[in-house]
Amino acid sequence: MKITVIVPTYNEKSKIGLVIDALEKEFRSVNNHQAGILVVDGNSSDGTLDIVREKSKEYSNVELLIEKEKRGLGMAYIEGMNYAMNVLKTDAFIEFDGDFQHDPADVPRLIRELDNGYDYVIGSRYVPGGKIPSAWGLHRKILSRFGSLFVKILLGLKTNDNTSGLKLSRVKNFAEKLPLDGNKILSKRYAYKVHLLYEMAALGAKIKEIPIVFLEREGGVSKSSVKDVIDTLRVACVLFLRKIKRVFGGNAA
Ligand SMILES: Nc1nc2c(ncn2[C@@H]2O[C@H](COP(=O)(O)OP(=O)(O)OP(=O)(O)O)[C@@H](O)[C@H]2O)c(=O)[nH]1
Ligand SMILES: [Mg+2]
Repeated sequence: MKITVIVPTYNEKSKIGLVIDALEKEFRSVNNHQAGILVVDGNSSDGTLDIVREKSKEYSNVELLIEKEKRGLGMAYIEGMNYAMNVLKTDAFIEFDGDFQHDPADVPRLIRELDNGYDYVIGSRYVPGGKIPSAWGLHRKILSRFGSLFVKILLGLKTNDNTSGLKLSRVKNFAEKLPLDGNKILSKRYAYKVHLLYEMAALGAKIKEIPIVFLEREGGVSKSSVKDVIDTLRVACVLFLRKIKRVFGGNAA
């Protein structure tokens, strides 16, 4: 199968080269599939683009998509997912941060579950063996843990990490049916994750959570903010209302 690791970047010059090298090293153990990397950059100004261009000369399976401007994480992923499916004809894609907070060694583990028949594999911080950075402040730990729990309870999901950024999606019958369109997705920012997870579950995807250790950010600047927490709760509430409308026979929003 063709598998594309989609890596969004915005000013990640201290990390993106290392991320690409480390992913390429992991691909060597994934010899039953054809793996590649698609970097979706929000028009970085710090030299990230030069590094990715160099890497795409070094490795033939590295591609770069440049957005006109930074439009939010959700939009970067949507652009990457559509390109991976329609142009690269990928069979599965992986969402992977460009700041080295995801461990490249988890990529073969995600792919193994695809081989085991799962359609949506989530790198989970909230199953036994999973971890969030110990350096996170108490407020961030609480927001992340309870945010995930809130989403789970409100939307009746079975999964424990509902805001994880590391996941694999099978295209056929699943990702190809997602609302991957700026006008349909409920958030152009981080909360797109909750919308897509909900839709995947609604499509009947076989979902598996595997434990991951979310690493500490060691360079560059975080782009997530408290606005994203509020946005995540908003998206969960909109999805809940849609569900209620459906159950009571109204028109689905
Ligand atoms: N193209 C693009 N990439 C983005 C955008 N926002 C974030 N990214 C990238 O997406 C990845 C995840 O964003 P982060 O800011 O690290 O978010 P986070 O990991 O939840 O937050 P931290 O733990 O504070 O790092 C990083 O590689 C960012 O460079 C965006 O609007 N456009
Ligand atoms: Mg990060």
